[in-house]
Amino acid sequence: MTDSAQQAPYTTNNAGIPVESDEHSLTIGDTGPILLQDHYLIEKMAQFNRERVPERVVHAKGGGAYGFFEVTNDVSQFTKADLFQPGRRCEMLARFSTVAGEQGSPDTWRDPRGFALKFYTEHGNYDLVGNNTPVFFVRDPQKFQDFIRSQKRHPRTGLRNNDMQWDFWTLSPESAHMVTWLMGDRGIPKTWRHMNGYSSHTYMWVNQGGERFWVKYHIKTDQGIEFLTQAEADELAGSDADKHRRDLFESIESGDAPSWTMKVQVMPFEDAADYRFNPFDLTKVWPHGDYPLIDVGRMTLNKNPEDFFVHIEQAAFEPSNLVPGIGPSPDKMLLGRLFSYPDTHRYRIGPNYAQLPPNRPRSPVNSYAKDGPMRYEPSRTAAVYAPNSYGGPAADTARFGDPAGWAAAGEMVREAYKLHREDDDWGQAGTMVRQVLDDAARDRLVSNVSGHLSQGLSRPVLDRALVYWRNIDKETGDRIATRVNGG
Ligand code: HDE
Repeated sequence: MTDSAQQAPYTTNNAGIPVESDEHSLTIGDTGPILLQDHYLIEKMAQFNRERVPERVVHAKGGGAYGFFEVTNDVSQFTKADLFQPGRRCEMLARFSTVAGEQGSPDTWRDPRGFALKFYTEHGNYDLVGNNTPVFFVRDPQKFQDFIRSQKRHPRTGLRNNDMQWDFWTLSPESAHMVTWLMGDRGIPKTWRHMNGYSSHTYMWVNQGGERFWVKYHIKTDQGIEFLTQAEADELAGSDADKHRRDLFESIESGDAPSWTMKVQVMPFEDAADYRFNPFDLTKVWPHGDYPLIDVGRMTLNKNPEDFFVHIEQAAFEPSNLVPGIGPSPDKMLLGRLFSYPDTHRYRIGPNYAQLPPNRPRSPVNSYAKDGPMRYEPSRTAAVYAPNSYGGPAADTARFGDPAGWAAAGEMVREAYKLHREDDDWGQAGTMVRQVLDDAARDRLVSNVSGHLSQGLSRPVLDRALVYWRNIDKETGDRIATRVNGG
């Protein structure tokens, strides 16, 4: 028997060497100087100083769990993606988050929620990095960084600042649909288990015959949609800032595994050209009457990670992880994101982040990448360059060679999307207020917005905000104005 098997576990340093004390540093006499040869003390201090990786620049506060995805319907006529073929089941990881708050911020602040999924498929990792909203605030990646700065802290005061938020939103009318979502009931879910996820973007699916389709994903909670009122959320922000992280962990720990049903809207490739809304504009939904939901499968989260930092903090989701049978669409936001995520991971976690447990594919990796900081998996290829005569991997273009893409030609331009028949910035937001919300939900919307507008807005921004809401819906705008102006 080895020494370590016989004894109760004893503390070692990082090299596995038994340490002399957990409590006392090495000194000359009890008041003497601390000795440089106390390697263990030095290791502890140095390691501690390096314990943090930078928090995510957005979506810093979150939580997640492992689980599995199983296909429940036959969608093979739309995609050849292996994970969506009948009978398939794969392991997965999900991470939920708020957007603007920092690591320690309350889970119940009004904010969109991230809904990031990683499927460990036969053909590598498929990441669907969505939100709990089907739309977004802007439609061009050029505006994203500015938008986020308006939601984060003011550079002088270090405080969140409603004036910056409404200044940006009212100067960016394409935000109206998303802001209406955010200010309504779904702006604060009761828990992560009680919210839906959406791809938000349009993606491309390609079937075995090479036929292309446009798809939007809807991942519907099987627990039912539930939300918090502003008052409930404010109370929880003080009494249990980690409410949502705790809820997910405790539900799974007690054997109550939450699940979601994945559905898609499928648009034939040719419909995109003259659909009444530009189908690639991230500020628009496709009404279900036009493209009904089709079942795909179910995801269940049933396993808490054994270590939060290793599996959740180091989880690296990237919309560019698209597997054969799935591709991007001309949505400019999505195209921008394809660059941004692997870039942030290389900076935040390091260039070999793909080798870490949550990011490691469960299918073979035959990449020609090599070396770099913190690389610990040896190269599995027979040669370190391609082409080679020594049996190294070669791309299988016969099976995987067709890019999921579309035809594009023209001059280089900096232009807005071409408007389709019913495209405008206010229409879908107004429809939501008038046709989706009931009276009670509209009352809460008016109260949420007027509460938000009453906190620190300059007069010109406030005036613009009232015009913005009247553009969305005249009556709702008038009610908000009356409240804000003290009527
Ligand atoms: Fe993200 N986003 N984003 N985003 N996003 C990040 O990646 C970015 C957008 C979303 O749980 C970052 O690893 C750009 C839309 C989620 O780890 C960063 C643009 C949607 C998460 C980044 C967008 C999202 C992120 C920060 C505009 C919903 C958390 C840390 C072109 C459809 C994933 C990180 C997790 C995280 C960039 C817009 C969802 C910086 C440039 C739209 C759920 O790379």
